[in-house]
Amino acid sequence: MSRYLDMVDRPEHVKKLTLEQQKQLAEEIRHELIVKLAKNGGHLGPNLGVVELTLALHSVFSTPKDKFVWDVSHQSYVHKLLTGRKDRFHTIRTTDGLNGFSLRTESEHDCYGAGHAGTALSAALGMCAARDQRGGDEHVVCIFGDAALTNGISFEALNNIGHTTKKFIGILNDNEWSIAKNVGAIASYLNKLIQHPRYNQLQKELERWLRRMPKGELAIALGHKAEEAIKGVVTEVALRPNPSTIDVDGRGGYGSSLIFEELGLRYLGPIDGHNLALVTETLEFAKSCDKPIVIHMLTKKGKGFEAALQSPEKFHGLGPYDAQTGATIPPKLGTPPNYQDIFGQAMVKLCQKDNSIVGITAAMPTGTGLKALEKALPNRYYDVGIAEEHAVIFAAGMATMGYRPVCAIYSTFLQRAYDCIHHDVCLQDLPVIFCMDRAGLSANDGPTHHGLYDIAYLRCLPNVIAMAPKDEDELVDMMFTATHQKHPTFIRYPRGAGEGVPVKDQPKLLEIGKGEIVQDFSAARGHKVTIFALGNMQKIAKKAAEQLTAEGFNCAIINPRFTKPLDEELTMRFASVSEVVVTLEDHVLMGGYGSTVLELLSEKRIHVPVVRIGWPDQFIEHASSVDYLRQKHGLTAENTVAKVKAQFNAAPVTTSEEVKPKLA
Ligand SMILES: Cc1ncc(C[n+]2csc(CCOP(=O)(O)OP(=O)(O)O)c2C)c(N)n1
Repeated sequence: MSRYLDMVDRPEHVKKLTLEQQKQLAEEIRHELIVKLAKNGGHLGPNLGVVELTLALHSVFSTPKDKFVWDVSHQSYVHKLLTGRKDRFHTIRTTDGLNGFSLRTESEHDCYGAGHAGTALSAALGMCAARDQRGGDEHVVCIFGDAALTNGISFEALNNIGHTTKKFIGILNDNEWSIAKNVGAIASYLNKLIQHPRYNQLQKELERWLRRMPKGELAIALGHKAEEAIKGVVTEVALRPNPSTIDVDGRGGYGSSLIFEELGLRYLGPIDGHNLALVTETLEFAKSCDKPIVIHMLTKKGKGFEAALQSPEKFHGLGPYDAQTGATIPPKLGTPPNYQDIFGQAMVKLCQKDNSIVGITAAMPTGTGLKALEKALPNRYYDVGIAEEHAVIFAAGMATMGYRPVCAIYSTFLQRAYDCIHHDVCLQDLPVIFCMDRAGLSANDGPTHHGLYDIAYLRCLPNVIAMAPKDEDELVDMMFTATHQKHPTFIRYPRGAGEGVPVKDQPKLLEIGKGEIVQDFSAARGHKVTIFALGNMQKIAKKAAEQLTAEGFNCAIINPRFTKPLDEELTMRFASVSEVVVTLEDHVLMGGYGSTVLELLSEKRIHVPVVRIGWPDQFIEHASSVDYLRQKHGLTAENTVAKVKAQFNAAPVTTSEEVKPKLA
C-alpha cells in the first residue's frame, strides 16, 4: 500500500491532505522516524512528540515566507521530512548527510540555526522586529520546550516581546522533560497550569473566532468538535495526577496563566498537542491574533514507540537501537568506561571524603555523569536547569562560603557563561572547579556541540589553572588536585570511552604547572623531535613517534598536563635541544596550546621550528566519526610525520646548538 509520506515532500503537499489523511501521515512519519533513526541514532523521543504539531504548523503557515524558529532545534526532524529533505533523511548526523539541527545553509525552510538551548524566543522576536520595521506580513512561530523556560535568555526575550511587536506566536511544547526530568519552579508552575480548567476559556475564544469565519455553521461545528477534543485533553492528558498540588501551590489553588499575561502575552492552553484538529484550529486562531500569543501544548516525548515512552531520557538522544524493541547495542566487550562515568564515580568519592565539595549540573545529569552523585549523595547535588550562567554564578556564591563547587558543564555549553567565569569566578579568584566534558569533537552533533575553544577562551583570564588529562586515571588525579587549589580550576576531557587505564584507589596530588615526560630522547643518533601532546592526543603522538623513530628520528613525548600555567621549564628544556617541536591538541590552533608554546619560545628566544597540529580556523562540520574528521583535517599521526619531515626538507636545518642561545 502506498503511503502518503511517499507523496508528501513539501509543505504544499501537507496542505492538500484532509485531516484524516494527515492523521495517517502522522503515523507514517512516526514509523519513518523509528526505522530510519535506528541505524545511526538521533533525537528520536523529542521528534516523536512533535509530529502533529509540525504537520499542523505546515498546514497553517507557509515556510519559507513564514518562519519557524525551533529552540535547540533537535526536534526539527519532522520539519526536515516535510521540507524537501525526505530522501536524505537516512543520512542525518552522518558524514556529508543532513545535520541533526536546523541549519540555514541546509534549507531555505531553516530560517535560524541552533543547537544550544534558550535562543529561539530572542531570535524569533528579532525576526518580528525586522518584519515590523520593513512592513512585512509574514508570521514568525517560535517553538520552545518547557526546559527552555529554565533558561535565562528565554525570560529576557519574554520580558521584551509585549512591547516590541503585536504579532508573535510562541508554542510552548510541554512534555515535562528536559533531557532528564525538567526541574525547578517553572516546571512546577507549568504543572499547575495544566491542571487549571482553562479549557473553558480556550473554548470560548475559539468559538468567538470561529463565528467570525465565513462558513459559520461549519465553524461552529468545528468549534464543538474542538470542545470535545479539549475535554478529551483534560481527561486524558492534561489532568496529570498531582496529589501534592495544594502543598506545591501553598495557597491550595490552581496555577494561573498570569505570568504570561502579565508579560503582555495572550496565553492559550493547555491543549493536547497530539490532537491534530485542535492543534490546527488553535494555530489558525493564533495566526489571526493581533497580540503576541503563547500556546501551551502538552505532548508526550516518544509518542508512538513504547520503549521511548518508557525511557524518555534514554530516547531523548541515542545511538543505534533496535527499531522493534528499542534495545541499544551494548558497548563491545572490553570497551573502557566513559570519561563521564569515571568523573561521576570520582565525584562520589571526593564528596564522601570532603564535605565542602558539591556537584552542579546545568540539566545534564547523565551526559556529565553527575547522576552518580545524585544517587549516592542527593543533598550534595544540584541540577539548576539549562542555566549555565546561573550555574557558574551559583557556584561562585557557594565558593565564597567555603564550599568547593564542581561545575560539570560541557565545553561548548560553558561558552554561554563566559562573562560569569570572568566576572564572578576569576576576578574574585574563587576556587570553583570546572569539569568540561565533550572537550574535542561531538562528531554526530557537529559545530554547535564541538568543544574546541576552551583553552583559548580561558588562557587569557588571570588566576586560571587549566588542565587536560592524558587518560581517565589522570582525570581523577586532576580532580583531586583541583580540590586542593585556592583558584579557579578547569579540566577538559573528551567525549566517550577512556583509554582503558585502571584508575588508582588513591588519586595523586599533581604539582601545578608541571608536565610529564612520557618518553625521553633515546641515546641513538638522529634528528631530535619533541612532541608535546595534550590530553587525548597522546595516542597520535605515540604513533607518530614510532613512525619517526622507524625512519631514524629521535623522539621525545611530553604530556603537558597544564595549558595554564604552562610548564615553562620543561617546555624550554626539550624545545632547546630539539630540531623540530610538535604540539598536538584537540582544540583550535588559534589561541590554543600550541600558541601558548609558540609565545613562550618566542619570548625566550628559542628558535626552533614548531609544527602545530590542531583544528583549523573554520567551523568543523558534523560527521559519522571523530576519526573521519581527524583524517580530513589532518589531526593524525601520518600528517604529523609528514609535517615533521617537511620541516627537514624545506630548509637545511641547522643544529640546535648553532641557532639557540644558551638558556639562562
Ligand atoms: C545551552 C545548552 N545547554 C544544554 C543543552 C543540552 N540540551 C539539549 S536538548 C535539552 C533539553 C531540551 O528540553 P526541551 O526544551 O524541553 O525540549 P524537549 O527535548 O523536551 O522536546 C538540553 C538540556 C543545550 N542544547 N544547550
